[in-house]
Amino acid sequence: MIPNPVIALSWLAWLSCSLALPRGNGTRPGSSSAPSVVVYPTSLPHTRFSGRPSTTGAVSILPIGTGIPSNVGVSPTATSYPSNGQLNSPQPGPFIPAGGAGTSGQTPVYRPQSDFDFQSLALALYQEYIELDLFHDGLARFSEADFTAAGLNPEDRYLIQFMAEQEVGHATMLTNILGPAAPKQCTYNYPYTTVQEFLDFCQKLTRVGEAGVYGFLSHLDSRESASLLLQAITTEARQQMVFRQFEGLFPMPVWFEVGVPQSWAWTLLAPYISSCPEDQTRLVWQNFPALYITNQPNPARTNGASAQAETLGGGINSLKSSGIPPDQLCFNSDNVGVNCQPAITRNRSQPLSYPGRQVSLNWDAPGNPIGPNNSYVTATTAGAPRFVAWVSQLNVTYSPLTTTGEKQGTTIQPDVSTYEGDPAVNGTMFIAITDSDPYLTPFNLSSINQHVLAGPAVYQAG
Ligand SMILES: *[C@@H]1O[C@H](CO)[C@@H](O)[C@H](O)[C@H]1NC(C)=O
Ligand SMILES: *[C@@H]1O[C@H](CO)[C@@H](O)[C@H](O)[C@H]1NC(C)=O
Ligand SMILES: *[C@@H]1O[C@H](CO)[C@@H](O)[C@H](O)[C@H]1NC(C)=O
Ligand SMILES: *[C@@H]1O[C@H](CO)[C@@H](O)[C@H](O)[C@H]1NC(C)=O
Ligand SMILES: *[C@@H]1O[C@H](CO)[C@@H](O)[C@H](O)[C@H]1NC(C)=O
Ligand SMILES: CC(=O)N[C@H]1CO[C@H](CO)[C@@H](O)[C@@H]1O
Repeated sequence: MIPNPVIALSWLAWLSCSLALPRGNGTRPGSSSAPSVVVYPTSLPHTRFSGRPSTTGAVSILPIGTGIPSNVGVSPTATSYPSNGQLNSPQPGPFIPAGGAGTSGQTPVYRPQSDFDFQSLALALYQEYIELDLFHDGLARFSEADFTAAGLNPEDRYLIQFMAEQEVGHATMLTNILGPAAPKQCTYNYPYTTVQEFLDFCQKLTRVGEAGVYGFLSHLDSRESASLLLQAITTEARQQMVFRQFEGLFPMPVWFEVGVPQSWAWTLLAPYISSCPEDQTRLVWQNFPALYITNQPNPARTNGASAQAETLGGGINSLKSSGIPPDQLCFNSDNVGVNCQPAITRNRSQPLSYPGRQVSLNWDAPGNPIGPNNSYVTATTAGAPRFVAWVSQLNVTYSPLTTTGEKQGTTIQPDVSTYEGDPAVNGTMFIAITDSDPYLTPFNLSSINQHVLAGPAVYQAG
């Protein structure tokens, strides 16, 4: 029998396709296309939501427990491995050490394995979708001449466009993992009106996305999902650094990138989400009252630490560039150590912030509607305001809060190093108002939440 050429051809196409792609992904017989991506609307309004929500509050299920105990102690087996450089167990095969998780031949399953997994991955998807819209919006809102005036050329703009395309991939990957209940693209509102402000907003929002994932990644039950998400978030980390470079900041002034709890990321992200589609999957995470940094350091200034009331709102506390006299804009200087035009790296001889700097803060009371359709409500379980938590690198440090009025106060930037030679407080990091100063390390940071009265805010320490 003569083979049907059409079938033969399509089978060949199928074969080459299945060799070129990871097995089982998008290998439809007869199709040489890659796995399809999420469908998302491209022209969305960027206005605030003005309607009434059809539901209110974070998702919950009864009965709700009384909280997770802290300090239940070290698990008895956690200190038994000798860590002596020897092989201490029989090897399962040549060149293979005993141990590891998911290393016994099980088939990887890329799906959430708990509510913790679903809620964390869904939060990450909300973040990917806002970035997708944000990068497109900046390119659409400002003209080529605006970007040129900010020191960015067509190749730089293409990099921003490519970053938006990366978000399509990240959203697709997370949607595939989550399944049909995955959250969808929402509509958003942004505070920026200049290219400088757009770049700073992107720089801070990508920090929130990156740090928000680092906070939960190694707590996921699904290590398979963690593995893919890690590969997305390392891309996001590069985006964050590129925006620092576009802004003329030192690209990476820290030795370690910080992680924060899910509710911190959700608190910072939610104000910019206007509305989400009907039947959107809702989140369990807390929205804390907003924290405003009155003298947030402004990277657009020659003396960034001198800024007063130059932010576009609480939470992210991104910079306001309008109103700064031209002779005080670092962009207008050619002097090394002052010039902050886009570059691979820039020295800043006058640091944006420093140990001993007095930081002025004010914050909102709980009970404000916030987030998609104004359908979430800010809340706190903390007592009286007593400390400011500085969360940066591997450290959580507290400085005493001096209250100066109703929901306002000052504190002094602490002088701590993560390791010798690495001042802990630098880069784009996080602060929050707390009622106490529990000792916390990166893996148990989320137990700070019950003590958070307001915040977090993104602090531009360097
Ligand atoms: C957090 O972990 C550290 C150990 O890294 C421990 O000393 C501390 O007590 C823990 N804090 C809480 C509140 O569990
Ligand atoms: C949010 O608003 C959108 C657009 O008006 C609507 O379709 C959706 O059902 C609303 N969702 C909630 C939770 O109110
Ligand atoms: C940049 O800053 C570092 C650290 O302060 C300094 O050692 C170096 O000389 C500076 N480089 C220039 C070109 O200013
Ligand atoms: C932050 O890092 C930059 C770059 O290394 C450095 O110039 C600056 O002095 C640092 N700030 C603090 C407070 O250590
Ligand atoms: C973090 O800061 C504290 C000082 O409060 C210090 O003792 C600790 O060693 C620092 N580094 C790490 C990795 O925790
Ligand atoms: C891990 C992953 O992304 N798997 C996906 C591969 O592609 C198919 C078809 O598009 C999806 O159903 C899988 O979830």
